[in-house]
Amino acid sequence: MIEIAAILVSLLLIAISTYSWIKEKNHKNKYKDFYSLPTPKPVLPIIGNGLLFYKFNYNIVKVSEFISETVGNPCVIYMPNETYCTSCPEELKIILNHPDCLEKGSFYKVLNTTFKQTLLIESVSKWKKNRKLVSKGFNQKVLDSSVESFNTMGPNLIEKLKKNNEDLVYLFQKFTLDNFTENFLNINFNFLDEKESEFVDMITNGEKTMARRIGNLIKMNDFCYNFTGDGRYLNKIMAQAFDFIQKILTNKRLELNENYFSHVETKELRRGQLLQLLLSDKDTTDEYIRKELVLLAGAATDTTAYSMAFTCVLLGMHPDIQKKVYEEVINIVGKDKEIEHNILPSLKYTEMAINESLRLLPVIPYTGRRSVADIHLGKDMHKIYRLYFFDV
Ligand code: HEM
Ligand SMILES: *[C@@H]1O[C@H](CO)[C@@H](O)[C@H](O)[C@H]1NC(C)=O
Ligand SMILES: *[C@@H]1O[C@H](CO)[C@@H](O)[C@H](O)[C@H]1NC(C)=O
Ligand SMILES: *[C@@H]1O[C@H](CO)[C@@H](O)[C@H](O)[C@H]1NC(C)=O
Ligand SMILES: *[C@@H]1O[C@H](CO)[C@@H](O)[C@H](O)[C@H]1NC(C)=O
Ligand SMILES: CC(=O)N[C@H]1CO[C@H](CO)[C@@H](O)[C@@H]1O
Repeated sequence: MIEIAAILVSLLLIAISTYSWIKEKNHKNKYKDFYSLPTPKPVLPIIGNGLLFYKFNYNIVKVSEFISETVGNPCVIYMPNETYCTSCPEELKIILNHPDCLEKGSFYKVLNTTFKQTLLIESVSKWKKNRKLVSKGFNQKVLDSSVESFNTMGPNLIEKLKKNNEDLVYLFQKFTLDNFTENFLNINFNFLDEKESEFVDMITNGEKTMARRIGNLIKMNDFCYNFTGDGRYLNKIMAQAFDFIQKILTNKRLELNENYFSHVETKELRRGQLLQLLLSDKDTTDEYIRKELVLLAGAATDTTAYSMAFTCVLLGMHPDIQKKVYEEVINIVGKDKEIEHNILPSLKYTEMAINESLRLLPVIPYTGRRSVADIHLGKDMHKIYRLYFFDV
């Protein structure tokens, strides 16, 4: 009896593996072009190219430098599922604008413990709704009126720059955080005048810790992560950040009564009313707002601070360009004059210099998407690449 059962089980197993082998073969045939792309070796079961990440100590910049030098571009990497990697501008234009490619890549999962529910990783259907709400806080009027605040905050920053005794990035981080809280929350913290800012350190350390998760199979697992030093540390600083934001929320709620909420006219939204806007929406909870604000504080301030620092460094390396930027600003704005928002479009050369700096030293050099259908890349329609998606 046992023998018969064993034979039956073996036959079943053989049938299943033949079936999945055929299925896989059909899949590989259909996406021949995809599977013939170069790929880093070795590709191991379960962990894919995981060893590569291990070899470079989970430094994604080093990994991608190595891949583009030794494997090629485009290529397929396994992290652990097959992932199409490209930096070809025409292909990126298709991918990033494609309606079937709005979901974030699977490696964004590492952001899920900290940024669950936020715009960065929310599922497309909820993202559309929340994005619409948050975008109201960024209408042209709001953006235009922020320029006034630069004129009041700018001179303070310039005084600090003249002293030349502080780390440039740290200075800019404090400045952009001031800009953020002033423009979105209507609160003036004046981080810039503090020597050390706990909140800035929290953002920096949080980002560094999260970056170390990518490619690390143990740390990518939420359950295991909680047992690692990094995981516990991240939980601790996120709790601090939420505390910080929750205090602001509670105060704002007390400050604004129900009556006031109905007076937040979204069309006439002014600078500093993003928080009111979120609080007055019936569908939002404190938990959601807290998360979205921590994301915004991180997404808005560090990116801008590093971009400003990189631009300054590049201008310093190219004094001829620096001179032209300076001359344009003096010619169009005037010496010691305040900048008005309607003058910004005339600063063409300055804008070109900023654009070039963003191109040369992008602060976010990677982005990942998961396709929910086949995506055709390029004019050659025989080339069908399926990104991430693995479902025959
Ligand atoms: C030079 C400055 C900046 C750069 C280079 C930058 C870059 C990026 C990139 C590449 C993404 C897409 C991330 C992804 O899909 O993987 C992103 C998303 C985002 N950024 Fe920025 N950003 C900058 C400034 C800002 C500022 C000032 C704010 C807020 C005021 C902001 C808020 C956001 C938000 C909320 C998202 C998620 C948006 C969504 O998916 O709906 N960023 N940013
Ligand atoms: C990776 O592939 C496996 C097996 O094909 C599948 O079960 C899993 O859902 C995929 N994971 C992601 C994140 O797409
Ligand atoms: C994040 O977690 C939520 C629930 O905890 C899940 O529904 C969602 O699919 C996850 N997102 C990603 C990108 O893994
Ligand atoms: C990890 O720990 C945090 C904070 O203690 C907790 O909120 C979270 O639910 C834990 N995650 C898992 C997967 O156990
Ligand atoms: C800078 O880049 C943006 C975005 O690509 C573009 O719309 C703008 O025209 C560029 N500015 C100049 C002066 O080239
Ligand atoms: C330098 C900087 O961070 N500027 C931002 C200040 O806030 C406005 C929005 O209110 C943004 O548009 C600026 O980019």
